[in-house]
Amino acid sequence: MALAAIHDDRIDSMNPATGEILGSAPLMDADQIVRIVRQARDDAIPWAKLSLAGRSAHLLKIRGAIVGRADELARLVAAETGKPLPDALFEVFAWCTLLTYAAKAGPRALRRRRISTKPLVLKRAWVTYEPYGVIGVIAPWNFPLGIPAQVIPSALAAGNTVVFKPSELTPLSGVLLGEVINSAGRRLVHVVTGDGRSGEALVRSGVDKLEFTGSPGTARRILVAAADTLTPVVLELGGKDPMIVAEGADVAKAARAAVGASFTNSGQFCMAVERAFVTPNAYDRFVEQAVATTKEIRQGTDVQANIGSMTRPQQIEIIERRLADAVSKGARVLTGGKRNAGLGENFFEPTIVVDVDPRMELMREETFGPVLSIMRVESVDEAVRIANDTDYGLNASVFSPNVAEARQIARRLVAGGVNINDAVMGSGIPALPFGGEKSSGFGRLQGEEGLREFSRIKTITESRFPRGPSLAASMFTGKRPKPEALLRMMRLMYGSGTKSRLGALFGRKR
Ligand code: TXE
Repeated sequence: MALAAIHDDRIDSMNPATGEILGSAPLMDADQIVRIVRQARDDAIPWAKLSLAGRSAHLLKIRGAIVGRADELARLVAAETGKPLPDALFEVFAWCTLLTYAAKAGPRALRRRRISTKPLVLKRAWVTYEPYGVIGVIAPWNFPLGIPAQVIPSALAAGNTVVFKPSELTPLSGVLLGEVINSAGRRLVHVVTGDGRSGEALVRSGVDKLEFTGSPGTARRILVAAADTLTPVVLELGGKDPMIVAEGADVAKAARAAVGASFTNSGQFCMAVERAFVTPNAYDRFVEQAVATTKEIRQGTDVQANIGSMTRPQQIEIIERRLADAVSKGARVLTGGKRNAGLGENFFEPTIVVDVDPRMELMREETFGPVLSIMRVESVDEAVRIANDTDYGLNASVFSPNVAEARQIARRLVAGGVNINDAVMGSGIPALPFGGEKSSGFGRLQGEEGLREFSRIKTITESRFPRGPSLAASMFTGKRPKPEALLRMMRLMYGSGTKSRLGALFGRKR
């Protein structure tokens, strides 16, 4: 089954579980996108003038509009992605949670901050957080609402308007999202639809900052385009997330968490656990439990299903290639490993693979499908070494009954976030910054860091005594300070030990 059909002037959106055409959205060109960005810039002027409290009140109105149309939003997401309705509703929930956080935390995180002016004590100083203007947001297809929820509430709270480009696989969800947000009474989000060409046009359109979630390959193209205008970019690019199961861990719990975090959204989840590293005493029970839990997973499109179809049909080709390569090198598929033909060609069965090796592509590249690879390791040290030996560094999880050991492992893992005795749930805490290391991207979404990510940081200094002397005038014009006096001042302020400081005060050379 092909994915959404791209025509000269429009994209037809398709339900990947059924093949049904759901509707179409325009394929926008660069001129249209530049015009839309100009409108967004005009819309940003009154919005930026509103107080932080005024913006918060409006964000809560947007939340009300979203709750009012939650069912409609979720049904469209479920249809465009092939995921079960409860999963689509979780995405609407994410909007509620993140809007609430931005409304509450925005005024605190973005108000001007008084800063100590030492050593220039004759000054007062502040840091202020000002809107950029227009933020471009380019999103993928795996969470058509959940991913922009990590970006748009913060960008709006910071006083910007947004031009949002949903994926060509889920354009209708993006259009509906923009409509619902703007129905709260202000036009704050413009939606541009199209494919990668429209995405590149948005990068080049003059937006003040750009946030992109997607693959490292597309991120590289975006950085090249952004280099022409020196447009700042925030990148969230997926992962190859490890789980480490230490001696004495609750193996059944760890295995169930690994299965849940690996297969949710059919594994099309940047924080999916793709690799589990299990110590010898836990290994056999972990594998047994993981296989048993996987066999309980219900696949389909009904509301009781745990997972639905793949959203992007090409993902299946990636999964099949990686599995074939791993099997040819000695890996064993314990369950799954093939399409679920009874449900349709875009359904792939949840799959457990063992006897894997860190050199296999399956263990190195993001699979973005329902495949959990389990590797037996001799020690936690070995697990940490292999876990860190990838290009990615988004998220990780550690299971150990020994909290001190678990925290120490967490410190050694190269990742933007680590979950101890659970998996993936850190991203559900809106006050926690979210982002990755290495090829998983840079910049942070959510939390105070996310709010400030979409703010221009400006500093203001002011003389405490407006009629007092200008430091710039007295230091750099007229009579220059004597080098000896400067050296003495340096010793007095920063010399080591009281003796040296007093010596400076009373004029001794050392
Ligand atoms: O993403 P792309 P794709 C990973 C996952 C998957 C792979 C490919 O491993 O297998 O990416 O998915 C827009 N300038 N993730 O190809 O290409 C495009 O229109 C500007 C990780 O679907 O990165 C869409 O809106 N924009 C992940 C968006 O980029 C361009 C989520 C994402 O597309 C563009 C999804 C260009 N030159 C996939 N080309 C995560 N981090 O969670 C395309 N786009």
